Amino acid sequence: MKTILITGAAGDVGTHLRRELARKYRIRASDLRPLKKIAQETYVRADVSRMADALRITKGVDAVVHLGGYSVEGPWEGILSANIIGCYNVFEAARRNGVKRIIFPTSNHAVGFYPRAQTIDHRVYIKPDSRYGVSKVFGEALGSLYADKYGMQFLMIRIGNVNPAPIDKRRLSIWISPRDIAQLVTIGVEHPDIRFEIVYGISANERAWYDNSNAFRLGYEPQDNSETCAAEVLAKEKPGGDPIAEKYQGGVFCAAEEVPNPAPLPKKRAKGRKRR
Ligand code: 15L
Repeated sequence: MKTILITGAAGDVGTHLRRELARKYRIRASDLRPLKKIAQETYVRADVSRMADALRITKGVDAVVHLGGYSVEGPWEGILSANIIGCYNVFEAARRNGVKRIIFPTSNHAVGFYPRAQTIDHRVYIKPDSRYGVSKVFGEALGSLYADKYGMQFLMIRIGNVNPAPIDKRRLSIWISPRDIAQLVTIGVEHPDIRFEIVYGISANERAWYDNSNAFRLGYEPQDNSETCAAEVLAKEKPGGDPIAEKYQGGVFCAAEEVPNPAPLPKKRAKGRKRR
């Protein structure tokens, strides 16, 4: 059985993945926050903005699913430390430890400034809608460098929104169910021919803004479709809203300076403890 490291394992997506993948892989779950165990798994507390922690948690694993970091738009300081330095540390630590496979859940916000009227595929130019989106583009670029320069293998999943059910009109287009995201991560761990691939992390939604042919080429067969919930979701939708948010795929990220952060910022370092 392969061992996979999931960083940011205590968050929503991490928790869904741990539940879905528990029988398939030996899971090493890491997070800054305490974690409620839901299956046979090993918990390791780590702050990936510290290289020493990143080196410790990536040792001896077959693949890394790097979810850790700030998951919404927020202040630059937090994005820089958690998403940019954290991402660099995890990819670089994996390289130093000889781990070849990385699955990087990037985000729809790497391309959020494409209008909803346009269907985009994995080859479009980046159009981040936030500092958070820029940090995801950084991860995509770093993965591309590490694939070309060091022969590592990356599946970049531009996730829409992982939830048991779609929660609003925008999410009808970008929703992905827990079992479908687990299927994509499994492709990332197992597919023999991955070098550097970008796919969209969405279910088989009729209202999708993405041409996900690259995921289908790699064998993705989504089981769910947001349309089954559309009537219920649309009945609850309030009319109006910010015209910028309504126009673009990234929604409120295109207009807001901050979106409430479900994950706390890393705690202040104790005096005298140096970053390595
Ligand atoms: C994301 O990238 C976030 O991580 C998630 O919290 C949602 O906000 C999602 O995008 C979304 O666009 O709904």
